[in-house]
Amino acid sequence: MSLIRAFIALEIPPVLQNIIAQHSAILQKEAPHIVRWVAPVNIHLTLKFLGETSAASLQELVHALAAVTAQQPPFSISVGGFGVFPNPKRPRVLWIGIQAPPELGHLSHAIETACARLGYPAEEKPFNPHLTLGRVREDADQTRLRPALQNYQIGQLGAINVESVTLFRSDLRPQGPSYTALAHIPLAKLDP
Ligand code: 3AM
Repeated sequence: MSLIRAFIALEIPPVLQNIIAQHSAILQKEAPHIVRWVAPVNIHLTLKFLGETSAASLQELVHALAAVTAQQPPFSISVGGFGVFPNPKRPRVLWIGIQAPPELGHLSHAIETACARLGYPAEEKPFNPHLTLGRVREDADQTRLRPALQNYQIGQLGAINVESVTLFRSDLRPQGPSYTALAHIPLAKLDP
């Protein structure tokens, strides 16, 4: 049986992808080979990483997700700010921040619960929403990276109007991952 590497995420509007691409390009000049940069078209807000799963399980999951998202009216998230995980002394992940209303936490929790019911392993770390810009290479010379990052600032970039959740397929290739939307699962319709 062939397995599909999959995850659940919120998509970023193209206008925001373009703005993020400009920041990513500036940072890439500072640290080109130290970081594996996420292609701006691939930037998304991950809600749940599912790992390798069968097509049949994914179909079941889409049904379960539809029941969850039908309970959640659309909401808006602000995007802005720049930071690193786990800490500035030893950055591993470079990210753009988000400022979200409680609805995002509720949605994440409800998706996590639905996934757990279907047997997907629970997330060990608390939900910490962010947009990953790049991942520092294991063998990176951190002394070159730190000065480039410590003064870099990103202000408010715009908003994501969340109207659906996307199930993505991820294909890992030597030149970088390729993400394909398998299903768009709409949030509740607002009353007209
Ligand atoms: O967009 P971010 O970086 O938050 O880090 C991966 C990415 O999240 C994460 O799934 C998203 C799409 O690839 N991911 C990849 N492998 C993972 C794993 N084994 C993982 N998350 C948890 N466990």
